[in-house]
Amino acid sequence: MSEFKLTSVEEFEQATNELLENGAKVGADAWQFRVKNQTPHCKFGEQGTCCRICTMGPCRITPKAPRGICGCDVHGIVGRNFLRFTAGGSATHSDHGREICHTLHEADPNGNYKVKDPEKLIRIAKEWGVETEGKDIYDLAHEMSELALLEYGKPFGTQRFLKRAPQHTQEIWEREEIAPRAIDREVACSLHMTHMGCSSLPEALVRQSLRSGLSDGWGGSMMGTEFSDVLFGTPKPIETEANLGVMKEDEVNIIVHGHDPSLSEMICEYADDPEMIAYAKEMGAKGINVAGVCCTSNEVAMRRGVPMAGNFLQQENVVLTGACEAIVVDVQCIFPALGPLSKCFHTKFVTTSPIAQMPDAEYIRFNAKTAGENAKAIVKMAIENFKNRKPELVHIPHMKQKATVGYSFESIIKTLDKVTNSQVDQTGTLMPLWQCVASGVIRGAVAMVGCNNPKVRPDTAHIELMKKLIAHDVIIVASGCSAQAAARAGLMDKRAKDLCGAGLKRVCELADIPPVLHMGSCVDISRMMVLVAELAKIGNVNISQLPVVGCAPEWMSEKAVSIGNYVVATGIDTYLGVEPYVSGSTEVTGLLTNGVRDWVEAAYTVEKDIDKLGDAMLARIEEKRAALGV
Ligand code: MSK
Repeated sequence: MSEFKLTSVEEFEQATNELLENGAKVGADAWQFRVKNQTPHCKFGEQGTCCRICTMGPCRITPKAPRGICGCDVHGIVGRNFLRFTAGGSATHSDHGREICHTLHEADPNGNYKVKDPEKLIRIAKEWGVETEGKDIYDLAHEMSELALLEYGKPFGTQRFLKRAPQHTQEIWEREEIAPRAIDREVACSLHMTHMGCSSLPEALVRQSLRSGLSDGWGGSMMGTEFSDVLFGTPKPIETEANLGVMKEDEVNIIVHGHDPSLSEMICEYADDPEMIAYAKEMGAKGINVAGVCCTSNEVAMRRGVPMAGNFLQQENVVLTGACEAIVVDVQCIFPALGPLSKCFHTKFVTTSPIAQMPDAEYIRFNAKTAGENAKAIVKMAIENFKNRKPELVHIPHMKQKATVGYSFESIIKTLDKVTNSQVDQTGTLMPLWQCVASGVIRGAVAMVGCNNPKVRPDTAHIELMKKLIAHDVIIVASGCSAQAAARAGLMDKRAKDLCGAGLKRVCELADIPPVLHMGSCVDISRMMVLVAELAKIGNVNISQLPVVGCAPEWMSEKAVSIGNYVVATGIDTYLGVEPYVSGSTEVTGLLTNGVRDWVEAAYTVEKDIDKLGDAMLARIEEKRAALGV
């Protein structure tokens, strides 16, 4: 086996620079250039102090003009903007979850989508009090999908999945009136509250931000995760590779990008079809290579071992290799820049969802009923495009790392059973993990999530923080683009155990795991919620007492704010490396970084200095341990 070495951020940058040079040959634009044109950013926007929710304005708050035309002060304006930002993210995740529920409704033993994890479906049905005895699994799937869809608009009650939380957490949500009702209601209510002439009280706006976030994390995102597992299989540890070197010079490269696995699963099916492979060979290629970008990549990597080409700020790089026959996208985090960029090369930019339509794209409308033929048409289009490649423009940086991915909640439990030295017979639980934490072998855990953002040197914060934390015996669970940063650097290679402190290294050896566990895509942060809920129950403590924190060091999207809000509202302190647009209001900032702790036992910390951010997380973990007396 070759010697193990992490790939450095400098090496990432070297590869990117070479690709930008490749792009320069054909006049390609890239985010690196657009950032320069957009800098410096608008101060009113950055501080959240511009109000444009009615046409009397836009009103911008300055010392000379401390109120908008309606009389709203800066705290109301910043609070309303923050709530709208959250609602955007919550709506997006939850609508993704809804699509999955609709796909579940299409499940058919002879159709495009099957029930791949019937046990999980039955488990959720029992949890929801649905009779399962003697029922055909597809009838049950359809019944469950209808019940799940009702969660989006039911007139009364709160979300079904809230019951998964420890009693104490549920009581907090009830007491603070932040237990989410119907998923769509929380988004609609947020837009209503922020309409002209409604709420301008920061406390009310921040409270609804938490509630709207919770309707995502314990509602829409959880629907997405759970029913994706039912349809496509619950992830188990699987080997894959990560970084641009996974693209192949002699094969048809199809890149899947976005979030919804319904499309990418079908593309993978047809890329493996012998008929399609034979066609690719006929067209002069050695085969078909599917690789992923962003969370669609996480979905197919976790379930099929499909390699991960890159994360958010790598999406243009895959086209700049000149070796991408098609970049096929579904929804979210897709640069509209991919259209014009693809035209500089031979790449087909294929949009597939009415939710994400863009100029300069080939639009092949994808839906569950016609999924097979849509996917086949896309794969065929990519194959036929292979001949249009310009060899002089092909440049694939030969850089990739091995990664073990697929750590769903279920597979973490199975994996950790290997570590147990418990005298208590509690196999199939998180007892081994709790024992490792309580004994101090593992000091704590950090949930590393979120995007890239040009405001942070790409991937540096993710990678440097992870290195620092594992060296201090803190295990990492990662999702989204953070997980991909780890994989590309090599932190999901099991040999990365040598970078850990002695305790975590021992656990990695016993359980045969890497120190950074890939838990999936952005919606799969719901897996992390289930994990902390079960850990708190097994340790007989409150979630807020666990030596666990959340961190999004390079976040950029509305979804990330929604996530942050549900993580905090679940009782987990959350650390951000990029400022949300709230610095214009001392009251909103004060609530988010301190005041909400009185409501939900956790709050935000914002720190742009990555080293200090890491120190702050470690200090908080040790503080929690001391309070627990462990
Ligand atoms: S893809 S939301 S850039 S993590 Fe989920 Fe990555 Fe952030 Fe999109």
